[in-house]
Amino acid sequence: MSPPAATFQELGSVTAALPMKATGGDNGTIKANGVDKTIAEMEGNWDDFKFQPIRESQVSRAMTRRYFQDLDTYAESDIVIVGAGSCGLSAAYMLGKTRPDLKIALIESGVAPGGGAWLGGQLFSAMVMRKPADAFLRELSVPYEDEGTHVVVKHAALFTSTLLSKVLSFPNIKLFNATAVEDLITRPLPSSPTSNNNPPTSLRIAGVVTNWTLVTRHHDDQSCMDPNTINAPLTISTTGHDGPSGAFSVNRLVGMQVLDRLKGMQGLDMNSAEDAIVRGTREVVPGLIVGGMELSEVDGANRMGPTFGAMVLSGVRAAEVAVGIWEGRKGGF
Ligand code: 48N
Repeated sequence: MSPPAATFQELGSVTAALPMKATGGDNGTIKANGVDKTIAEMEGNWDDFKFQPIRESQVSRAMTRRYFQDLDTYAESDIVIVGAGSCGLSAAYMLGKTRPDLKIALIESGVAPGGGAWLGGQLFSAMVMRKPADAFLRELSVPYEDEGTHVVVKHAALFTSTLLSKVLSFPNIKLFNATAVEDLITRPLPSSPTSNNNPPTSLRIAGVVTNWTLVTRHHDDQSCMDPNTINAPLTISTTGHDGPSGAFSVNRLVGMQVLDRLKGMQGLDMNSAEDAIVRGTREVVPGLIVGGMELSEVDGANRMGPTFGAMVLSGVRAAEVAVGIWEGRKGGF
């Protein structure tokens, strides 16, 4: 017996219609198909207030149609960024701005991107950045107070929400949050020594293996929950140094014996830590660039504690390294 045919037709538009394009209005409001009530028209008129009619399947289709289109589009990405903390978001911003031609998949295991940058140190609100990282705040038009050698953003969330909103507005960037990278895609390399004095590796990174974060955290109590994949010639890993899967990619490289060991993050020393992270941001193994605090685990750099300038400038540098590699290997990876 054939299943019952779903007979309901969506109100008005054709069921399989492509998503409506939201158009920016001339005064900044978004108008969709001429429905452009203003807040002022609604204020004081709540007694007979009514939303436009909807059917639940329309909401389901609005979400799923777009999500699965994105999965299809970004199954082959140009650059994957693992970890949407301050470093990963800064790298994404720079790539979104400088390379609108590249498809960037930003994978974040948390529901909320931002990593450790929603608060300053010890859950305090203010965020400190040492100069010259104030240049990045001016790039984003984030206001700050200038205290000579450093600047202070009144609330870290002001920085992170501004950066996040700009990253999400780039048409070539897709954020997959609540999604964990649980492995790396690898390809064998001829066993030739790599550049920048890293130990010879027998492989290059060719993308990432993903799963819903909640699934990733239950492999020990539920078997056979296979992952998904995203192919990409370049991956930027900025998974931080703490949290449930901090320093994920570099730990995986050790697990695959591509790196002998991690030197491990050292004690707090602001003056040496931040310079080392920015200067050291690089392609650690072919196809994998590491930045932010994940790098401190590789190089044994000091931690810097509650100052974020190195995170944003490491992100800027990671993007620059990625574009340089991309340009240099136009003939293929
Ligand atoms: O903020 P984090 O942890 O990492 P960074 O490097 O962007 O910024 C580090 C910074 O917040 C500090 O730690 C400051 C400067 N303190 C230093 C110190 O001395 O204490 O962001 C990493 C992001 C997080 O949002 C994680 O949820 C995410 O990466 N993440 C992952 N996302 C996807 N797949 C994974 N396997 C994964 N692992 C972590």
